[in-house]
Amino acid sequence: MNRLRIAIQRKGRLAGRSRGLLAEVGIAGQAGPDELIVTTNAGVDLLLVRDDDIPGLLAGGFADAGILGANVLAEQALDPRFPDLSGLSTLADLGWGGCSLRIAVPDAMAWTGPQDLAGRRIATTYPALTRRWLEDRGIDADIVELTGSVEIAPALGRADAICDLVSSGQTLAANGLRPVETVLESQAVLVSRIPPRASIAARLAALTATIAAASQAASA
Ligand code: PRT
Ligand code: ZN
Repeated sequence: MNRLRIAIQRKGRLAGRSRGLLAEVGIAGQAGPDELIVTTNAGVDLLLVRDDDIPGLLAGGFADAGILGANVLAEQALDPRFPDLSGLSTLADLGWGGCSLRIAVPDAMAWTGPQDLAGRRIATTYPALTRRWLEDRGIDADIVELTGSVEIAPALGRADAICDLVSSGQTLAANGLRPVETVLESQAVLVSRIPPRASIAARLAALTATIAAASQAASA
């Protein structure tokens, strides 16, 4: 199997740009709307998946490279529920998909520092990164793990604060929340398993250089 397999997000914030970047470096192909593998004429197959599944596909050797948010990789690397990701390596920062994982509190809540979270409940879809940030500061707080729309939790009384991705900040503002601390800065990254399969190693190295150059040029 000498075709190179690159996993990208099927739908969502990184999907269009990932597909566009690869097309720019000559990796493109036709696929029906429901097809999850795009066979390209560059010797590459694109795997259209959920971003959360990309680290596991790489770790298991089912994909050779992937484009995803550094935040997803960082979270899964800390969470024992996911496969061991120690064999994965970031080949390139792509310079787009930027966002920050931030602690936010209700506008009405006073903020003097991280210790204000002691004994509070924090809603998040990033429990492992949130827990580590709290532990690093010696703060004992409860994590309320949700799968989305965490900004609603304080208004419902489900949590006192949240830890969520922020880009423009509009969602926080619209829900009466304000960011107070940054847990992680993130952007889209190109990731692979180290070492790559011998039969594709040289092609992957060349492709990485091309992708990194095209991506940085486009986001400059
Ligand atoms: O279906 P799949 O699992 O593949 O997609 P997903 O729903 O998990 O991810 P998606 O498409 O929402 O995001 C994919 C990646 O985009 C993330 O992992 C980040 O690396 C990156 N990214 C960049 C963001 C944002 N910016 C972002 N703003 N991901 C999510 N958001 C959300 C955030 O969670 C919050 O709800 O947008 C809202 C805040 O946006 P602002 O602009 O109001 O601050
Ligand atoms: Zn996801």
